[in-house]
Amino acid sequence: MRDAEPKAIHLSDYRPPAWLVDKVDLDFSLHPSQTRVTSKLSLRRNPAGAPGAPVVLDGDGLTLVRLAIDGKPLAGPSFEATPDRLTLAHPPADAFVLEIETLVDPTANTQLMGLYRTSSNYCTQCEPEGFRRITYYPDRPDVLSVFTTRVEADEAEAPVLLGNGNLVESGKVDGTSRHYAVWHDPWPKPSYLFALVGGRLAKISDSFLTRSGREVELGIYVEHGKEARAGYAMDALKRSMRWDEEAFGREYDLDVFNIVAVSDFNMGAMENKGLNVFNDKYVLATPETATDADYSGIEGVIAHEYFHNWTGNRITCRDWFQLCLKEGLTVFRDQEFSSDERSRPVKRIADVRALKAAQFTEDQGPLAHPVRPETYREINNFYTATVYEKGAEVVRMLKTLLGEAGFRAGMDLYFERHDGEAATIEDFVASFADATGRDLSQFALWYAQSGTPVLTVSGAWDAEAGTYRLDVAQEVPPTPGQPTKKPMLIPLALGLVGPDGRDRPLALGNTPVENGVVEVSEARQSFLFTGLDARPVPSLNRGFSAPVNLVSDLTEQDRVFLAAHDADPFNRFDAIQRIALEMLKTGARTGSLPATEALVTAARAILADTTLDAAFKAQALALPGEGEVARELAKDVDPDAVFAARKALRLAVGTALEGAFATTYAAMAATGPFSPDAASAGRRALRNLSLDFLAVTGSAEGIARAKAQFEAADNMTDRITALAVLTQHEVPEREAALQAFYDRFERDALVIDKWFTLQAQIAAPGTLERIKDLMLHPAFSLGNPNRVRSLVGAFAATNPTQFNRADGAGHEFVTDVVLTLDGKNPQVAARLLASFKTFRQLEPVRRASAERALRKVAETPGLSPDVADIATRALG
Ligand code: 0A1
Ligand code: ZN
Repeated sequence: MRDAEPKAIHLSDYRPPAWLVDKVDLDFSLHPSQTRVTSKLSLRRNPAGAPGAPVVLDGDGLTLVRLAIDGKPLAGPSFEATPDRLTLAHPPADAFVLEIETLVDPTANTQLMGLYRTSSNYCTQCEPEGFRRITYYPDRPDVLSVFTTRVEADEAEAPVLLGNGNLVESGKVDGTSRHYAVWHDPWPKPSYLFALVGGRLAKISDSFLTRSGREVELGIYVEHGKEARAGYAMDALKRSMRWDEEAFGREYDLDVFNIVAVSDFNMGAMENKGLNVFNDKYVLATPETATDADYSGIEGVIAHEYFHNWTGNRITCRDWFQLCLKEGLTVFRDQEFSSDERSRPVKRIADVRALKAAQFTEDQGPLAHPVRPETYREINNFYTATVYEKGAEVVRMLKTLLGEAGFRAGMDLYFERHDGEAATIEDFVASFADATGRDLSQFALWYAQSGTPVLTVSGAWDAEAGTYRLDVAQEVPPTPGQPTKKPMLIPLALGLVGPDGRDRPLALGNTPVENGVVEVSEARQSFLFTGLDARPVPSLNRGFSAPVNLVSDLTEQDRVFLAAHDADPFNRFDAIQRIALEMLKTGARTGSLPATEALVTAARAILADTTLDAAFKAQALALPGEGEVARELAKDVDPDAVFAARKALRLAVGTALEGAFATTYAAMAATGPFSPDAASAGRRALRNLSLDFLAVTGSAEGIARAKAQFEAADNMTDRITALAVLTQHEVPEREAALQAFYDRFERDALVIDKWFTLQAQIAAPGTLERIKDLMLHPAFSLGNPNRVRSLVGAFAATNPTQFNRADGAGHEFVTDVVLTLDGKNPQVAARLLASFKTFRQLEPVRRASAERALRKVAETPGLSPDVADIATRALG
C-alpha cells in the first residue's frame, strides 16, 4: 500500500531528473507468486539536474533481494531500501551500473497495476506509476531509456513470451522445463510504456507494408478458441496504420506490432511500445456477440492506441500534468480517423453527445479541473473526460483557427522538433504558433481554465440597412480553485440562413468571413453582418466548433426551421435536440409537458427527408438522455420528475408518429447478410429506434414486435435492443427473454456484461434488490473490472432514478461496494465513486443522502489514495 495521505503534487514544482538511465536490461523469471526481476540500470548523473543529488528510485510495495554496483554486491548503510523507495545517498560515481533484484507476486496483485495475472496469463500495466511495482526505478515519464527484456517461464505454463520492440533471441533453458525470449526496443522510452506478456495464447497474424517499404509483422493474441473474433480488430489496425501515413505522414517504426487481449484490465487499452495490451472488450467481436457500438469502439480504440506510437511514445509527456499532450491529441486523431472511415457528421454528433454527457457534467461539478491540471494528489484520477475529450476539442479548435494547412504545418513542426523527447503543452502550442506566425497566448487558456464557457448570443435585424448584428457575451463559470476567469478565444462557426433555407454569404463590413468562423475573444463583442436581403436565422456554433454552452434567443419556431433546413448537419441535429430539451426541462420542472407539436413536426420532417442517412436520423430522433436534462436543469433536480417528463415525451412522439415509425421499421429491415459497416449500422440504429418508439405505450403489439425481433435476430445489435425494449416494460416477456439471453450466452463473459447492464438500468424500485442478487451470481466477480462496471458502474452512471432513490438506498449500496472494492482495486473503486460527481445538482433530500454516503466513505480509515482523493474533492 502506498502512503495513505499523499501530498499534493504541483506542476510548478517540476524539476528535471537528477539521474538519467541510458539503458536498462531487465530479466524476468516468471512464477505465479514469486517472480524474480533483475534490473541493470546504466545510471548517469543528469548535468541539468540538481548538483550532488542522491539516487532516489521509486518503488511501490517492493521486496528487495539484492543490490550490486558495477557487479559488486552492496550492503548495509550504503543504501536505504523501503518498499516504496530506494536511496543511494552517496552514489559511487557520476555513472555506474546499478543491479537490483526484486521479488514480486503477480497472483496477489488485484490492483492490476504492475505485473499481474489474468486468466492465468501474466501481463503488465505500467501507466502511470505501475513500473515501480515491478522494480525500483526513476518512474517518471521524462526519464527515457533503451530497454532490453529477457523473459523466462515454464514453457507449459507460458508458451508465449512477449516484450516491447523486436524479438532478438529465444530458446530453451538447458536441463529445465523453462524457456526464454529476449526483446529489444531500440526507441528510448519512459517506464510507463514498458510491457511484458507471458501465457497460453493463440495468435492471429498478418502483415503491413509501410509506405517506405518496411514489412511489419502484425499479431493479435487472444485466448485459445477466440481467434475468429479478432478479425475486425486486425482490419482496423491495418486501416489505422495506412491512415496515419496519409493524414499525418507518420509511419510505423518497428518490425513487429503486437496486441494482446486480456479479460482483466482497468481501462480500455494501453499503448506500450510495440506491445499494446487491450481489454478484450475492445478486440473481440462477432456479429452474434458484438453490437454496432462495440464494432465502432474497437475501431476507435485500436486506432487510438496505434496513433499513440507517435503522439505519446515517440513524443512523450514531460510529467503527468501534460497528460492531455498525448491523450487529447490522440483522441482527436482517432476521432478524425473514424470520421474518415465512417460518416463525419454522425461521428461528430456521437462525439459531442459523449462529450456533453461526460465532460460537461464533470466541468459542472466538484471534480472540475483544467485540461492541464496544475495540482493532483492521485494521478490515476486524472484519466478523465476533461483530459481526453475536452483535450481533443482543444486540438480541434486549433485546427479550426489555423485551417487545414496551418494545422498540418504545426503538427509537422511538433514532430520535427520533439521526436524522441518528453514535451510539454507549451512545446505543442509553440509549434503551431511558430509554424503559422499566430499568437496563441489567449488560446492557451483552454488548457489552464476549467469550466465550460457560457456563450450568450442575441441577434438584431435591421431591415433598412440589410444588416444583422450578433451580440455575444462569454463567461466561464467559477470552478474549484478558480473563482474568476479571463475571456477565452472561441472559434464560433456560424451561418446565416435565409428564409429559403439557404446560407447567405457572410461578410463583416466589406470583409468576407473565412470558413464561416468568427473569433470571439472578448467578454462582450458584437459582429455586424452586412449585405443581407432578408432577416436570417443564425445557425450558431456549427459542427460544435467550440465546447461551450450556448444560450441564444432563437425561438422554437427558428429551431423547427433550422432542423429542417440548416446546411450544417450538426446544427440540424442540435436544433431538434434543443426543442426536445426545452420541453423536457419544462416537463421536469412543472410536472406536465408543454405542447409537443413543434417536436413532432420537426421529427416527422427528419424521418421523411430522403436526403438524410439513417444513422443521422437515428441520432436526431433519439431524445436527450436523463443525464443531459439534469445537467441543463443544474439545480434541485428530481430524477423521478426527469424520468416522467422523458417518458411522457417519448409517448407523445411515439403516438403521434406511430405510422411513420412503423413504415420506417419495415423499410430499414436488413436486405442482406450482416455487415458491421457504418451504413448498415445506421439502418439498424434507425430501425431499433423505431422499435423502441413503437413499444413505448407498452401495447401488446409493440411488445410482440420486440419479442419477435429478439428471437429472430441474427446479430447482437438487434437482439440486445429488442431485449432492452422488453426490459423497460413490466411484462412477462421480460423475464423470459432475460433468461433466454442468459442461456444462450452464459459462457461468454463480454455478452453477460450486457445482460448485467440491462438489468442495472431498469428504472423501477426492484432494481436495487435485483442488482444485489446479481452480485452473488456465479458470472459476477468484484475482481474483474468489466463485471463491476457493467453491473454496479452502469447502475450508478445510467440509472438516475434508482441510484438516487429518495430513501438513499442506492447511494448507500454504491458506497458500500466502493469500500469493499477499495481493498482490491482502488482505481476501479475510485471511478465508481466518481459517479457521485453530480450530487450537488440534486434536490435537497437526495443531495443530503448522497452527501451522507460520501462522508461515510471519507471517514473510513485506511482508504486508498485514489478513493480518498475523490471523496475529498467531491465533498469539497
Ligand atoms: N494510455 C491509455 C490509458 C490507460 C491509462 C491507465 C491505465 O492503467 C490503469 C491503462 C490505460 C490510453 O489512453 O489508452
Ligand atoms: Zn490514450
